[in-house]
Amino acid sequence: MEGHCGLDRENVSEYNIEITATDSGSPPLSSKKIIPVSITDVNDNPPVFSQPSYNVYLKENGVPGSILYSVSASDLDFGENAKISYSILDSKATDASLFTVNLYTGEVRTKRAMSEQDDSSQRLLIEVKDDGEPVQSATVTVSILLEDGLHEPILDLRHKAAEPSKKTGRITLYLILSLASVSVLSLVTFFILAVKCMRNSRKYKRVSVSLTMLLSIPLIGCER
Ligand SMILES: [Ca+2]
Ligand SMILES: [Ca+2]
Repeated sequence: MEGHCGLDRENVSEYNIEITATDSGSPPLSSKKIIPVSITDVNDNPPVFSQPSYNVYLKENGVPGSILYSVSASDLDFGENAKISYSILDSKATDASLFTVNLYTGEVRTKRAMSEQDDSSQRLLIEVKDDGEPVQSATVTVSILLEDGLHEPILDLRHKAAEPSKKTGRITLYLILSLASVSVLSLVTFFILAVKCMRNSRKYKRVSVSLTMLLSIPLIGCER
């Protein structure tokens, strides 16, 4: 059966249809026949990778040709519609000369030894396609970090993201300490200036009193 709405081989792949034939005699006679029906598949599902993305850490001294990782995908369809194959999209790879993927198993292998010239972070885009008509496909990103003596240790790369927050914390602490120092310095300066002003004020009062006393002496004498 083909082209009937509501039929989905991925949900129900077989039906048993019971057909009854009845004559118009008296009494009516009938017989039944059960006809098994298989639903043929159409390619209505793309392959799906087991993960939305893959992160791989490549150890040092890796032997060229060794398996780095295996990506895997599945397809809900049947037969050719579910027969899948993998390939690397060279134009989307950091360095397409470094890696290869097995057409049928999804095993990612190194093609050659690493050198200092190779980037420590590599990215691959792997495509999986079924063999149906029309072809359905999907892609997944594989991020590869080279963990060898030629490059910065991978641990440092992982911690790099956390470094800015530590630096920000230190800068904040320095700013707080600077502000606190400026505040203390301002208070001390204010206190010293206040003490000086008070002393000057007392001296002025004493001089004023002395002058008043001196001016009052002759006047007292004149009165006499
Ligand atoms: Ca299907
Ligand atoms: Ca399919």
